[in-house]
Amino acid sequence: MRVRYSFSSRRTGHIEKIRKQRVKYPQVAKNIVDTSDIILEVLDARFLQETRNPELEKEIEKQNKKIIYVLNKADLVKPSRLNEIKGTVFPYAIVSCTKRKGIKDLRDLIKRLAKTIENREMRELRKDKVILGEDKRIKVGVIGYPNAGKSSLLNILSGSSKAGVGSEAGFTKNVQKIRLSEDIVLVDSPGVIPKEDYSVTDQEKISKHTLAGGKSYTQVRDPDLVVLDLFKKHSDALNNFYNVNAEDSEELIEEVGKIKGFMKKGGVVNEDAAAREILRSWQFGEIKV
Ligand SMILES: Nc1nc2c(ncn2[C@@H]2O[C@H](COP(=O)(O)OP(=O)(O)OP(=O)(O)O)[C@@H](O)[C@H]2O)c(=O)[nH]1
Ligand SMILES: [Mg+2]
Repeated sequence: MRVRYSFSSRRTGHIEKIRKQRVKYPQVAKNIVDTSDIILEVLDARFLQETRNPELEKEIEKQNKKIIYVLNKADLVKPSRLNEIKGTVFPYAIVSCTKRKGIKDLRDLIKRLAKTIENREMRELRKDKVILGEDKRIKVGVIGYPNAGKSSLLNILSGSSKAGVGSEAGFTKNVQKIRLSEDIVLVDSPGVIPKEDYSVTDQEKISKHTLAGGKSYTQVRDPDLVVLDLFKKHSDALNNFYNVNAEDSEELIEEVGKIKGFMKKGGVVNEDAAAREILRSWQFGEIKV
């Protein structure tokens, strides 16, 4: 039997999702840091700083764990911009999961770091070809912003498709382990928005995490306000993409509505639909910066 959700149960579902994002997932991510030897912080190369999690980075430093900054979605950023940003974090790997670029370098970097962690006892065991027990394997935890590409990265690194991938933020809900090699295991985790960025009322923060992919274009309440913030930063990229010459975000929404045929009765542009369409293209990585 098909279950029809009433508005109130949908609303409860939404609140439950927020509760998980705010309360449960940060704890899961902290646990990943606690139990991993190496942590891959997956960042969106378009928003390197915005998708970093300073709180978790501090924790990694405090616990003296190794970190690798993975600048993913490099296919969406011009090489000249990549050159500018990559010097801000270390050690880093530049990758594109969709184009399968930079993966070998990252795998090598992980293996190199793993060797520095391995203790003598483990080296002896390996020499004797003893299969390492579950607890002896080096654990590589993957943390990062929702939708940054953590699960995609895990699949590519491990050559499997065990980690579920979705275009909407909040796809991964559990911790998953995947084998990278005989003695290295990768651990996937749900995406986490840094605490200080989380708000359901502050438009600047809502824009920021919508543009960084942490909130879906389908769910954001005022898509036009997010497009306003996007236009402030990337008017050229937007105008180029739609082949228009808009001077402000309202004009852009109007133009896109006409191009895509999002019209209401009387030939008026459906601004909500047009603004969401812009955010969809942005979140799906169709617009290059
Ligand atoms: N253009 C581009 N898109 C990518 C890349 N890597 C992942 N994606 C896309 O980004 C979206 C999110 O990917 P996931 O791997 O599910 O991201 P995640 O970080 O695991 O997301 P959550 O589990 O929701 O936190 C999917 O639509 C992927 O296809 C990349 O290198 N380039
Ligand atoms: Mg995931």
